[in-house]
Amino acid sequence: MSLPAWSREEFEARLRDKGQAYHIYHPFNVMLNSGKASPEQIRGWVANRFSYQVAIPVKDAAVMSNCPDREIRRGWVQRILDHDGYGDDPGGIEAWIRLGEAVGLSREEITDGRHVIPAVQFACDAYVNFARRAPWQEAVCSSLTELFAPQIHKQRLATWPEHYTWIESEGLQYFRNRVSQARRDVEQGLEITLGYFDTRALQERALDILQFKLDILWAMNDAMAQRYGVTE
Ligand code: AHQ
Repeated sequence: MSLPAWSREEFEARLRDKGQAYHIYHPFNVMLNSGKASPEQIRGWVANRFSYQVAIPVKDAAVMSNCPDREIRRGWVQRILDHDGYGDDPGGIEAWIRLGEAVGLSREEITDGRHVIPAVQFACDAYVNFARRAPWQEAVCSSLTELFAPQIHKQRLATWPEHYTWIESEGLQYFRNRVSQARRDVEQGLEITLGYFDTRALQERALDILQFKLDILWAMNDAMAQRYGVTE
């Protein structure tokens, strides 16, 4: 006897409830956003998170390559353009390099990955490889950690300027851009997820996929905390 599917409202509430495990609560992130991070810890975070940033458009291209639905691809392609840039817009990866320069890293040491901790790279690779081999709807579901992303970007914008006066304001442009981009991403991702995962077993699977991606974000912070230390 299989259990009945949750209503869309109940299913969405359970997805959002997973936000309790979001990396905004990780000690390393709490340190960053409460002004306790040293310049070295901030530089380490920016340099390591670059691996995640450059993985995103590759992941999104994997989703596109598995998705036969033209209407969905028309929406999803925007994510690649947001990061790689389009026309006059240099894109989010370039904005992240500017963040790196604003915190005292050179363009070269950001892009050559010399500071990237192996465990951080493994977590990023796990995300890309999941998107390559999973059904495209499951990869869409895994992007829903962005349900919680506007809050973390807004938290940085609210706290870094007062705590880290040594970081020039232009360097935070990436976070400003992401608040609205994340909201738009989630509109599409949530609609697809609520529609596709329509049995109780599929809904449980969706929650497991979201947990897997939450673990990816958490594990990256674990690795950075171990390498750079955490100041409580
Ligand atoms: O800058 C981020 C970003 O572009 C994305 C895309 C999205 C995805 O497809 O998985 N997730 C995501 C995230 C970004 N920034 C993270 C942060 O803490 O700055 C949060 C992260 C996410 O919540 O997955």
